Amino acid sequence: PQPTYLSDYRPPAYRVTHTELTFDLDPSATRVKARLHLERHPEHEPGAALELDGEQLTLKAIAIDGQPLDEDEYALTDTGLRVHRVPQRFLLDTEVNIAPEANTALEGLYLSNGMYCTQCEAEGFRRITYYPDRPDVMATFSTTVIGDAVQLPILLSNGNPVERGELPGGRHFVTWDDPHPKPSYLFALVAGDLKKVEDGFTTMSGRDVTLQIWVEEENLDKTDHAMASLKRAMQWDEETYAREYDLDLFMIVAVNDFNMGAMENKGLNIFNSAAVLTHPHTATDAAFQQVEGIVAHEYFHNWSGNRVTCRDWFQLSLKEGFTVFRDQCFSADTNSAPVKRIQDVSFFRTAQFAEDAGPTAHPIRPDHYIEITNFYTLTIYEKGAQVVRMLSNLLGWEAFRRGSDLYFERYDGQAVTIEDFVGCMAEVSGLDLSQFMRWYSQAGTPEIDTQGEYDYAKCEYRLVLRQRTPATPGQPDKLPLHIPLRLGLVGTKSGRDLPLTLDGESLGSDTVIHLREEEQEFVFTDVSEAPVPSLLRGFSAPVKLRFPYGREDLAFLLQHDSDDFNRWDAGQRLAMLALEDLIAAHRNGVEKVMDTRVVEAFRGLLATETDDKAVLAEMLTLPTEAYIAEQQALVDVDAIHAAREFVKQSLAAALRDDFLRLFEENRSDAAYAPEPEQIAQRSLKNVALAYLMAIEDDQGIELARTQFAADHNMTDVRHALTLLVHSSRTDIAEPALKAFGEAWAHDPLVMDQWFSIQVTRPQPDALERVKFLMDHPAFSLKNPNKVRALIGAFAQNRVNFHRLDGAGYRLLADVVITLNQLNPEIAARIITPLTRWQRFEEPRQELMKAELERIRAEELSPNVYEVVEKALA
Ligand code: B3K
Ligand code: ZN
Repeated sequence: PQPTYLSDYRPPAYRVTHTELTFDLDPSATRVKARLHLERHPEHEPGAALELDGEQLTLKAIAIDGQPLDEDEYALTDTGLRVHRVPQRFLLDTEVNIAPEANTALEGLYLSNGMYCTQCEAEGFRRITYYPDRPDVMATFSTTVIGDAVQLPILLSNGNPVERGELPGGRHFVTWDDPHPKPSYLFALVAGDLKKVEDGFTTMSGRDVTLQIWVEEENLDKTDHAMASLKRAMQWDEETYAREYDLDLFMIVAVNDFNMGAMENKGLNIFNSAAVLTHPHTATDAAFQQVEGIVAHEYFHNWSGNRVTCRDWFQLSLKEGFTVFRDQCFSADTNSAPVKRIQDVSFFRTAQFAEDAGPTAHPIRPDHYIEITNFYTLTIYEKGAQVVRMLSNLLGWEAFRRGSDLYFERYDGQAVTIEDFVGCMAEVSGLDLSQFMRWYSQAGTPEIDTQGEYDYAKCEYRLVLRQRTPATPGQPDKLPLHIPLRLGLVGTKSGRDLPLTLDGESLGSDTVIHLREEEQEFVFTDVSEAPVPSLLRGFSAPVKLRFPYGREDLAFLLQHDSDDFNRWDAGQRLAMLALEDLIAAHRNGVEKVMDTRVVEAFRGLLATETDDKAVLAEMLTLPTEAYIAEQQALVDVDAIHAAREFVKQSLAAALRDDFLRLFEENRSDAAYAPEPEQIAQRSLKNVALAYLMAIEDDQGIELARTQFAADHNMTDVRHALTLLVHSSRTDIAEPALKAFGEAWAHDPLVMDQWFSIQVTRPQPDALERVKFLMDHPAFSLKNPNKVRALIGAFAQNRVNFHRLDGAGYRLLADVVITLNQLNPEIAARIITPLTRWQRFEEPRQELMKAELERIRAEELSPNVYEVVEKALA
């Protein structure tokens, strides 16, 4: 497979002004007729050939302006069709056959549970018809869907339904018109026996929009939350960005087989059922919040993505980074803002940092790719969002909003670049963002080494910062970045933020300094008492910041920092120091001793009155094993697990009564609602329960058992079940697991959770369970949710996936080899843990590498090929 380069971009020779499609649906032979209204792009010379993309299509007919083409007038290849000579403006008619039932890759048109649906981003439309399948070709669409009237009573596509009718042979049709020009990747079609829930929204200019969520009948009771989230998102986008919806109808469809979370097709969003369906008894609080976020994300794309789209796929972060930033802000406004930030950042620092430090590291705007599907990554999405967040902080909200207004107004209906977006921000603010642009082209996580010194005599605090970005594949040398660092100085006597004066200018008590050089010094004057610096508040830039904090400093910040995020981070840093000692002790075979300062810091947290229980729950949660691993030079899986368990048990033993009190105080019989106060209370109670269960005494076990049996809501049930299953008390866990599995055998989304709970247990039988469950009737390698729930979850089971006999790696490689044929997109994703082999100690390195080599020996899809080659480079 050959790479595509950003530098090779050329505008298309022909553009499509209007697209007419007719689908005659059949599982093995769907007929697709396309009539494209084409015209030559003014910049291209007369006589340029017409190049269309097309894969896995059987061409049945082709004509230009009604005139069928002779075979020598066009050429077919594996990847497309070329017509040698075409007029300046013309109509192209084609007819192809495709086989949705054979489509296991879930790109293009496929069948899911008897329902037809599509996934076209990024390059799936070329599996539906011959087309210039690139985002800078935007056309209006008119789509007629024909299907069996009994089996497929519902026929949907983008835009508004304009005509419907009966046809001979028990078939019927619906024609849809989408007046907004769109690229092919936003095309969608759904046909099936679906039921809808309907609601409405009146936009700020007074237009009534019909909102529909289409599901299989048994899921009609699981749509309330998605609908409420959609309405909140529509309202929020009007209030926050003045963005209004632009069609009379907005539809969401839930499908069971879906590669990603959801897809923002114009007017017809298609969702993985896991990203839309909720019910108090089937979905946890986290799932409710995720659904809210994804519904909002896809809706926000209507402007940031659909009305203004990407010129080419290198610009993917233009729509994804901006839209993730928008959905993060929405969720922060709707829930606890600090907790949203804490959760986003802790995920980011674990998973995106790992990506940025591994063999697949790439800039937010890559300059080449083999398979674009591999670039729907944490870097493009999450780091892209961090960079937009930095822009919003650099400009301030008011100017950022003006920049965003300008962007939407100037580029409405166009396919543009990241420069166009940042250019609007520079234009409205007058800021020079040229150095800032390096964030988009340079991969890797910048590391900042910080030194601070207080001069008692001069009342000065001197901060010296040094930035360095480590080399990444293909980018050995890095340039300094423009890094906004939000900070405060917390007085050690007063426990308060001190007023900040820099170069004679007074800056309040919380400010942003700009690091642009490799090394820079900042001297704060009139600092009346010795401070502890609170650095990188709110995680103001996606960097690793080191400062030689002592444990007392961290305990102090944990208590006094005015920034909730940094309070939490101080606790994490404090726990990390203790964990590092314990990891060393474990490795050296020395007896482990718990750091009493951590115990006292936790005791302090438990004793303080708090008004945000969700934040407290986060503060009481230890860094995950994956996060701890990220902090190690070479990962020692077993030492990390042992150290973390030891801390958990030590805290549980020392603070047992406090945890018990916390648990009791936050128990509630109130009817379940996915509301911030209730969610906060449940998380705090469940954190307490986890500590109580850590020592596995009778009381802890009894509490977990009772909570499971009470069956009040999925959050509590799942948490209790997980604690039991992950304990050594298999005698109690097994019956609970069995009962749960039988009770929910009919619900695929609950069965996914049932799979995950079992295969993440630290006990040594986890791998055997995976193998056993792969034969379970509810499991299928063809369903991406199942693959994630069983195989993906197992690969997160640190101690068992990394078994020293290599059986965990072997199992994953076997699955990758099978999926490489069935679903290359999922195969290339699920392989990720193996690509990180260089991070581990021997013999694990060798074992992981051997499995990658075994995969490489197969005949590979471009997706898996690209990842494996990078991993072994
Ligand atoms: N834009 C889609 C991504 C789908 C790509 C699948 N290969 C989801 C989202 O970001 O909203
Ligand atoms: Zn998106």
